[in-house]
Amino acid sequence: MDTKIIGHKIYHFPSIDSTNKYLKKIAINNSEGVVVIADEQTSGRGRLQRNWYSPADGGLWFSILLQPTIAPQYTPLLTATASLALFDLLKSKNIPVEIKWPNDIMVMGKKLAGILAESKMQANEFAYVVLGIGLNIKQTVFPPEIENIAISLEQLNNENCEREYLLAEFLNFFEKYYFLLNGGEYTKLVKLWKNRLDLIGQEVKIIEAGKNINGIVENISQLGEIVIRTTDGKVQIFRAGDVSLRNIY
Ligand code: BT5
Repeated sequence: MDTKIIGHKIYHFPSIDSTNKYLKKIAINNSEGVVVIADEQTSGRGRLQRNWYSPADGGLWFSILLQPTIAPQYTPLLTATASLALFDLLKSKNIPVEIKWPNDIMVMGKKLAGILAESKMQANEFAYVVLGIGLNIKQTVFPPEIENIAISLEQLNNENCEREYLLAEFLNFFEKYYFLLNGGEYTKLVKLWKNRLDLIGQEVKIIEAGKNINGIVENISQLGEIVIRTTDGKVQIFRAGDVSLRNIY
Protein backbone atom coordinates (compact mmCIF):
# COMPACT_ATOMS: atom_id res chain seq x y z
CA MET A 1 0.00 0.00 0.00
CA ASP A 2 1.41 3.41 -0.85
CA THR A 3 -1.22 5.83 0.42
CA LYS A 4 -0.44 9.07 2.23
CA ILE A 5 -3.30 9.17 4.72
CA ILE A 6 -5.94 6.56 3.89
CA GLY A 7 -5.39 3.40 5.92
CA HIS A 8 -2.59 4.83 8.10
CA LYS A 9 -4.32 3.05 10.98
CA ILE A 10 -6.45 -0.08 10.56
CA TYR A 11 -8.65 -1.59 13.27
CA HIS A 12 -9.51 -5.23 12.60
CA PHE A 13 -12.34 -7.18 14.26
CA PRO A 14 -13.19 -10.86 13.82
CA SER A 15 -16.85 -9.96 14.33
CA ILE A 16 -18.68 -6.67 14.81
CA ASP A 17 -22.24 -5.38 14.36
CA SER A 18 -21.34 -2.94 11.59
CA THR A 19 -18.03 -1.30 10.69
CA ASN A 20 -19.90 1.91 9.78
CA LYS A 21 -21.68 1.96 13.12
CA TYR A 22 -18.46 1.38 15.06
CA LEU A 23 -16.48 3.97 13.12
CA LYS A 24 -19.21 6.59 13.69
CA LYS A 25 -18.89 5.90 17.42
CA ILE A 26 -15.12 6.44 17.50
CA ALA A 27 -14.97 9.11 14.74
CA ILE A 28 -14.39 12.18 16.88
CA ASN A 29 -11.39 10.62 18.62
CA ASN A 30 -9.75 9.50 15.39
CA SER A 31 -8.18 11.18 12.41
CA GLU A 32 -8.92 11.07 8.72
CA GLY A 33 -7.96 7.87 6.95
CA VAL A 34 -8.63 5.40 9.78
CA VAL A 35 -10.07 2.12 8.48
CA VAL A 36 -12.23 -0.37 10.37
CA ILE A 37 -12.49 -3.85 8.89
CA ALA A 38 -14.30 -6.96 10.12
CA ASP A 39 -14.31 -10.62 9.07
CA GLU A 40 -18.03 -10.71 9.83
CA GLN A 41 -20.76 -8.16 10.43
CA THR A 42 -23.74 -9.31 12.46
CA SER A 43 -25.79 -6.25 11.55
CA GLY A 44 -24.32 -4.90 8.30
CA ARG A 45 -26.40 -2.11 6.80
CA GLY A 46 -27.21 -0.74 3.37
CA ARG A 47 -29.04 2.49 2.62
CA LEU A 48 -32.36 3.17 4.34
CA GLN A 49 -31.49 0.64 7.06
CA ARG A 50 -31.61 -2.23 4.58
CA ASN A 51 -29.61 -5.33 5.53
CA TRP A 52 -26.17 -5.97 4.11
CA TYR A 53 -25.41 -9.68 4.28
CA SER A 54 -21.82 -9.95 5.60
CA PRO A 55 -21.02 -13.53 6.68
CA ALA A 56 -17.74 -14.60 8.32
CA ASP A 57 -14.84 -14.44 5.85
CA GLY A 58 -17.31 -13.98 2.98
CA GLY A 59 -15.94 -10.69 1.80
CA LEU A 60 -14.36 -7.36 2.42
CA TRP A 61 -16.46 -5.40 4.92
CA PHE A 62 -14.84 -2.12 5.87
CA SER A 63 -15.29 1.59 6.52
CA ILE A 64 -13.04 4.62 6.03
CA LEU A 65 -13.10 7.79 8.14
CA LEU A 66 -12.95 10.97 6.05
CA GLN A 67 -12.98 14.67 6.83
CA PRO A 68 -13.55 16.22 3.43
CA THR A 69 -13.22 19.97 2.96
CA ILE A 70 -15.72 20.07 0.08
CA ALA A 71 -19.03 21.96 0.17
CA PRO A 72 -21.89 19.75 1.44
CA GLN A 73 -23.73 19.72 -1.89
CA TYR A 74 -20.92 17.61 -3.32
CA THR A 75 -21.62 14.77 -0.85
CA PRO A 76 -22.87 12.37 -3.58
CA LEU A 77 -19.44 12.56 -5.18
CA LEU A 78 -17.96 10.72 -2.19
CA THR A 79 -19.86 7.64 -3.29
CA ALA A 80 -18.62 8.32 -6.82
CA THR A 81 -14.98 8.25 -5.66
CA ALA A 82 -15.51 4.87 -3.98
CA SER A 83 -17.28 3.47 -7.03
CA LEU A 84 -14.48 4.64 -9.33
CA ALA A 85 -11.90 2.98 -7.08
CA LEU A 86 -13.89 -0.29 -7.00
CA PHE A 87 -14.21 -0.08 -10.78
CA ASP A 88 -10.44 0.30 -11.24
CA LEU A 89 -9.70 -2.48 -8.74
CA LEU A 90 -12.03 -4.96 -10.42
CA LYS A 91 -11.03 -3.98 -13.95
CA SER A 92 -7.42 -4.68 -12.94
CA LYS A 93 -8.59 -8.27 -12.25
CA ASN A 94 -10.29 -8.45 -15.66
CA ILE A 95 -13.75 -8.47 -14.16
CA PRO A 96 -16.43 -7.02 -16.47
CA VAL A 97 -17.63 -4.57 -13.87
CA GLU A 98 -20.28 -1.86 -14.27
CA ILE A 99 -21.22 1.00 -11.97
CA LYS A 100 -24.96 1.35 -11.57
CA TRP A 101 -25.83 4.91 -10.54
CA PRO A 102 -25.49 5.84 -7.79
CA ASN A 103 -23.85 3.19 -5.61
CA ASP A 104 -24.06 -0.35 -6.95
CA ILE A 105 -21.16 -2.28 -8.39
CA MET A 106 -22.55 -4.85 -10.79
CA VAL A 107 -21.20 -7.79 -12.77
CA MET A 108 -23.42 -9.45 -15.36
CA GLY A 109 -26.46 -7.74 -13.86
CA LYS A 110 -25.75 -8.90 -10.31
CA LYS A 111 -24.48 -6.93 -7.33
CA LEU A 112 -20.86 -7.59 -6.36
CA ALA A 113 -20.35 -4.61 -4.06
CA GLY A 114 -22.22 -1.77 -2.37
CA ILE A 115 -21.26 1.58 -0.87
CA LEU A 116 -22.80 3.43 2.07
CA ALA A 117 -21.71 6.99 2.88
CA GLU A 118 -22.91 8.44 6.17
CA SER A 119 -22.01 11.98 7.13
CA LYS A 120 -22.27 14.22 10.14
CA MET A 121 -22.38 17.95 9.57
CA GLN A 122 -21.26 20.67 11.95
CA ALA A 123 -22.43 24.15 10.93
CA ASN A 124 -21.93 23.96 7.17
CA GLU A 125 -18.94 21.64 7.26
CA PHE A 126 -18.38 17.92 7.55
CA ALA A 127 -17.57 16.82 11.09
CA TYR A 128 -16.85 13.49 9.42
CA VAL A 129 -17.92 11.05 6.75
CA VAL A 130 -17.92 7.30 7.23
CA LEU A 131 -17.64 5.57 3.89
CA GLY A 132 -18.54 1.88 4.10
CA ILE A 133 -17.82 -0.67 1.43
CA GLY A 134 -18.96 -4.26 1.11
CA LEU A 135 -17.40 -6.48 -1.56
CA ASN A 136 -18.48 -10.12 -1.91
CA ILE A 137 -15.49 -12.44 -2.23
CA LYS A 138 -15.88 -16.00 -1.04
CA GLN A 139 -19.62 -16.69 -0.90
CA THR A 140 -20.85 -19.56 -2.98
CA VAL A 141 -24.33 -19.46 -1.49
CA PHE A 142 -26.44 -16.39 -0.69
CA PRO A 143 -29.64 -16.23 1.36
CA PRO A 144 -32.75 -16.86 -0.77
CA GLU A 145 -33.84 -13.21 -0.79
CA ILE A 146 -30.68 -12.12 -2.63
CA GLU A 147 -29.52 -15.28 -4.42
CA ASN A 148 -30.76 -13.96 -7.77
CA ILE A 149 -29.33 -10.48 -7.38
CA ALA A 150 -25.95 -11.03 -5.67
CA ILE A 151 -22.64 -12.38 -6.92
CA SER A 152 -19.15 -12.94 -5.45
CA LEU A 153 -15.63 -13.00 -6.86
CA GLU A 154 -15.52 -16.72 -6.10
CA GLN A 155 -18.53 -17.27 -8.37
CA LEU A 156 -16.65 -15.40 -11.09
CA ASN A 157 -13.76 -17.84 -10.67
CA ASN A 158 -11.44 -15.09 -9.67
CA GLU A 159 -8.21 -16.47 -8.34
CA ASN A 160 -6.71 -13.23 -7.04
CA CYS A 161 -8.97 -12.55 -4.15
CA GLU A 162 -6.89 -12.35 -0.98
CA ARG A 163 -8.66 -9.84 1.20
CA GLU A 164 -5.55 -8.01 2.44
CA TYR A 165 -4.31 -7.38 -1.09
CA LEU A 166 -7.71 -6.33 -2.33
CA LEU A 167 -8.02 -3.84 0.52
CA ALA A 168 -4.54 -2.39 -0.03
CA GLU A 169 -5.13 -2.06 -3.78
CA PHE A 170 -8.53 -0.50 -3.23
CA LEU A 171 -7.13 2.09 -0.81
CA ASN A 172 -4.45 3.05 -3.34
CA PHE A 173 -7.06 3.66 -6.04
CA PHE A 174 -9.42 5.34 -3.63
CA GLU A 175 -6.97 7.88 -2.27
CA LYS A 176 -6.18 9.12 -5.76
CA TYR A 177 -9.86 9.89 -6.43
CA TYR A 178 -10.44 11.26 -2.94
CA PHE A 179 -7.59 13.75 -3.38
CA LEU A 180 -9.12 14.84 -6.69
CA LEU A 181 -12.44 15.45 -4.96
CA ASN A 182 -10.94 17.20 -1.95
CA GLY A 183 -8.83 19.31 -4.27
CA GLY A 184 -12.05 20.64 -5.85
CA GLU A 185 -11.58 18.84 -9.17
CA TYR A 186 -15.32 18.18 -9.45
CA THR A 187 -15.48 18.56 -13.22
CA LYS A 188 -12.70 16.05 -13.77
CA LEU A 189 -14.19 13.57 -11.30
CA VAL A 190 -17.73 13.80 -12.69
CA LYS A 191 -16.37 13.35 -16.20
CA LEU A 192 -14.56 10.16 -15.17
CA TRP A 193 -17.65 8.89 -13.37
CA LYS A 194 -19.95 9.76 -16.28
CA ASN A 195 -17.74 7.80 -18.67
CA ARG A 196 -17.78 4.77 -16.41
CA LEU A 197 -21.52 4.90 -15.75
CA ASP A 198 -22.40 4.42 -19.40
CA LEU A 199 -25.87 5.82 -18.75
CA ILE A 200 -26.22 8.77 -21.11
CA GLY A 201 -28.89 8.13 -23.72
CA GLN A 202 -30.29 5.10 -21.93
CA GLU A 203 -33.94 4.63 -21.25
CA VAL A 204 -34.57 4.26 -17.52
CA LYS A 205 -37.27 4.14 -14.93
CA ILE A 206 -36.82 6.27 -11.80
CA ILE A 207 -38.66 5.20 -8.68
CA GLU A 208 -39.28 8.10 -6.32
CA ALA A 209 -41.42 7.64 -3.22
CA GLY A 210 -43.32 4.81 -4.91
CA LYS A 211 -43.89 6.82 -8.11
CA ASN A 212 -42.44 5.67 -11.46
CA ILE A 213 -40.99 8.16 -13.91
CA ASN A 214 -39.79 6.96 -17.32
CA GLY A 215 -37.30 8.84 -19.43
CA ILE A 216 -33.97 9.06 -21.20
CA VAL A 217 -30.81 9.96 -19.27
CA GLU A 218 -29.48 13.28 -20.59
CA ASN A 219 -26.63 13.91 -18.19
CA ILE A 220 -24.97 13.47 -14.82
CA SER A 221 -24.72 16.89 -13.16
CA GLN A 222 -21.71 18.44 -11.40
CA LEU A 223 -23.34 17.39 -8.14
CA GLY A 224 -23.69 13.77 -9.21
CA GLU A 225 -27.42 14.04 -9.88
CA ILE A 226 -29.09 12.27 -12.76
CA VAL A 227 -30.77 14.45 -15.40
CA ILE A 228 -33.70 12.79 -17.20
CA ARG A 229 -35.84 13.86 -20.13
CA THR A 230 -39.20 12.32 -19.34
CA THR A 231 -41.50 10.85 -21.97
CA ASP A 232 -43.53 14.08 -22.02
CA GLY A 233 -40.41 16.09 -22.84
CA LYS A 234 -39.75 17.66 -19.42
CA VAL A 235 -36.26 17.71 -17.92
CA GLN A 236 -36.11 16.46 -14.32
CA ILE A 237 -33.17 16.15 -11.94
CA PHE A 238 -32.90 13.47 -9.26
CA ARG A 239 -30.47 13.21 -6.37
CA ALA A 240 -28.82 9.96 -5.41
CA GLY A 241 -30.35 8.82 -2.16
CA ASP A 242 -33.88 9.95 -3.05
CA VAL A 243 -34.56 7.49 -5.85
CA SER A 244 -33.92 4.02 -7.28
CA LEU A 245 -33.01 3.42 -10.88
CA ARG A 246 -34.05 0.62 -13.24
CA ASN A 247 -32.83 0.13 -16.73
CA ILE A 248 -35.43 -0.62 -19.35
CA TYR A 249 -34.29 -3.15 -21.86
C1 BT5 B 1 -25.64 -0.84 -0.24
O1 BT5 B 1 -26.92 -0.53 0.18
O2 BT5 B 1 -25.38 -1.39 -1.27
C2 BT5 B 1 -24.56 -0.44 0.74
C3 BT5 B 1 -23.83 -1.62 1.33
C4 BT5 B 1 -22.72 -1.19 2.24
C5 BT5 B 1 -22.18 -2.31 3.05
C6 BT5 B 1 -20.95 -1.92 3.83
S1 BT5 B 1 -20.14 -3.29 4.52
C7 BT5 B 1 -19.15 -2.29 5.50
C8 BT5 B 1 -20.01 -1.15 5.97
N1 BT5 B 1 -20.69 -1.47 7.21
C9 BT5 B 1 -22.02 -1.51 7.06
O3 BT5 B 1 -22.85 -1.79 7.97
N2 BT5 B 1 -22.34 -1.25 5.77
C10 BT5 B 1 -21.16 -0.96 4.97
P1 BT5 B 1 -28.23 -0.66 -0.71
O4 BT5 B 1 -28.02 0.02 -2.03
O5 BT5 B 1 -29.30 -0.15 0.17
O6 BT5 B 1 -28.38 -2.19 -0.98
C11 BT5 B 1 -28.87 -3.08 -0.01
C12 BT5 B 1 -29.54 -4.23 -0.73
O7 BT5 B 1 -28.55 -5.05 -1.36
C13 BT5 B 1 -30.30 -5.17 0.20
O8 BT5 B 1 -31.60 -4.72 0.40
C14 BT5 B 1 -30.23 -6.50 -0.56
O9 BT5 B 1 -31.23 -6.55 -1.55
C15 BT5 B 1 -28.89 -6.43 -1.27
N3 BT5 B 1 -27.82 -7.13 -0.53
C16 BT5 B 1 -27.67 -7.35 0.80
N4 BT5 B 1 -26.52 -7.97 1.07
C17 BT5 B 1 -25.90 -8.16 -0.13
C18 BT5 B 1 -24.66 -8.74 -0.51
N5 BT5 B 1 -23.79 -9.25 0.37
N6 BT5 B 1 -24.36 -8.76 -1.83
C19 BT5 B 1 -25.20 -8.25 -2.75
N7 BT5 B 1 -26.38 -7.69 -2.45
C20 BT5 B 1 -26.73 -7.64 -1.14
